[in-house]
Amino acid sequence: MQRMKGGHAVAAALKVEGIEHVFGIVGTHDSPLFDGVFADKSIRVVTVRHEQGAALMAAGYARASGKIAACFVVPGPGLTNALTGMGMAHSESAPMLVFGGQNALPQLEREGGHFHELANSLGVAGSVCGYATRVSTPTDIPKVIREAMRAMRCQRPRPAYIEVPLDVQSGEAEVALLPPETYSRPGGDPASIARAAEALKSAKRPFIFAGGGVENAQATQQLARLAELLGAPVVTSVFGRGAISDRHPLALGDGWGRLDLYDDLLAQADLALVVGSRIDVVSDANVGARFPNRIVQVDIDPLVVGQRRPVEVGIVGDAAAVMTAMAAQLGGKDRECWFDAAGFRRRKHATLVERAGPVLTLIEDLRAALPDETIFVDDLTLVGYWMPMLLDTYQPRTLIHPGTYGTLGYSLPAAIGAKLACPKQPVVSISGDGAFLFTMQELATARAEKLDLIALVFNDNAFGAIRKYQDRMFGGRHIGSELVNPDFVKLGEAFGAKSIRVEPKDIGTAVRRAQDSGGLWLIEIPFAPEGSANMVPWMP
Ligand SMILES: Cc1ncc(C[n+]2csc(CCOP(=O)(O)OP(=O)(O)O)c2C)c(N)n1
Ligand SMILES: [Mg+2]
Repeated sequence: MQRMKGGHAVAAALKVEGIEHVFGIVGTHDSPLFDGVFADKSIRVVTVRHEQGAALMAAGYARASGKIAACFVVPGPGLTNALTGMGMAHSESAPMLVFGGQNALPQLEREGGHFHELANSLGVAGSVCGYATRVSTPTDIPKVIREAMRAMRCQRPRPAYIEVPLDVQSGEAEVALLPPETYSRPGGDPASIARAAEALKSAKRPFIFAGGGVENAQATQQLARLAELLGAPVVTSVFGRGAISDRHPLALGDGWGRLDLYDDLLAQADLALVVGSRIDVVSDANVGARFPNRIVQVDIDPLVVGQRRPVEVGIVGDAAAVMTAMAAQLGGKDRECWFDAAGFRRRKHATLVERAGPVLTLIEDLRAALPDETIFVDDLTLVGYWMPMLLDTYQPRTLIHPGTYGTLGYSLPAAIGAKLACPKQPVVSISGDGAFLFTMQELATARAEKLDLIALVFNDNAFGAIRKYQDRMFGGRHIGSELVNPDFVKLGEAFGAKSIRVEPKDIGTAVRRAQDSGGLWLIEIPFAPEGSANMVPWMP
């Protein structure tokens, strides 16, 4: 026990939990939190330029590394600004520890005209969190942070919100720090695992559908091993793109995008093993709707198991632990794959050359120009939509596609978070002209943090996807979808980024140059392909 102010107790507990980064913006209502980390050199404070950026950075940080970052925000607008990023993280199962300032305890819930007042802030934050609470004394801070960590580390990872009123931040009380804890996730019910192993043995033509939960559970090796034992080809969701290397002979990539490519597989398969995926709208558009009747599903979230498809066996547990146990029960030697995966990949490539021509060339040039460990962070833009299908991915957590919450402006701040978490890996953000202006001010953050980062902006002077939607659904009556843009090169220069405009054919040379010289780069690419390359996967 020692006497501590609330702000210092937060800092001390974060240190125990191994938190290394705080994203946020100072104000009167979170200053004691910032003051708490002032003297602690193990925690780096990253000042962002809008709280949405803080939460999106924490999301990218978690997706790229599995590590948890904290955010400090003022109440009211600070929290509501952060909510969009927290909503993204919630939809993509990314953890983060958000600390919200708050008026002093006696001032709460009275609509007293207090500064930054927001009624029901816990309800507001709770809607995009797996854990949300308010502390009323510094004494409780270590315990509450521990609960939040357990919620994030032992269950499906989601943002956690801890509200610390001003009088608690600056008030002193006796605080006992908790010793570090090893967090563990449930290993799955042994009887269900045994039934699942029997089901898998009995299947003649199984395939595996792998989602982002595989990477979250650090289960990529277990996935590959199980696939080899079963002789099962592996299809991934857009969030599971790093779950298996595209160099693995059983990897079939991602099936989003209304291509008929996966029909053969789905027609022949007699069992799907779904791991770490809720088979959501994104994956469902093409693959999920035609799943075989026999499904074995493994997920850390009990609500996801059987949610969209009835399952023969459902297992709630950690993907790595469950797949290890399944593999042990299957034993024996690898089965021959029943499906011609190599032939499939050749057919898929030929189809994509036809369908995605200019986008495929561009993405292949990007891939060839940058090393395997490069982290690509997508936005909701044409090239971003295509990335999961067209970019060969070789390492876990190297393709970060925005969650189903679907905000524009995701990629730049999420890429900044990814770079801070993984400083040795090259990081590239992929934005459209529309998306970029949602969060472009975080270029200032990237500059202040002296990050090597490549921001690509694909410019068609439009909310292109929506303009196309208006073509399809409203007879070409374009309203609100044409944009008058700034000069992106001058914009980048104003932020101190090395800024160039290049034609799509020169993208490989441009990113290689940026990668070789280091620093912050903005590369604008005028890009508006016609025909089937202009396909948006969700378009009706
Ligand atoms: C916060 C938010 N507002 C609106 C939308 C709707 N929306 C989806 S895609 C899109 C167009 C994006 O334009 P741009 O970033 O230039 O990419 P493009 O479609 O032109 O490739 C819009 C407005 C959204 N996804 N998120
Ligand atoms: Mg655009």
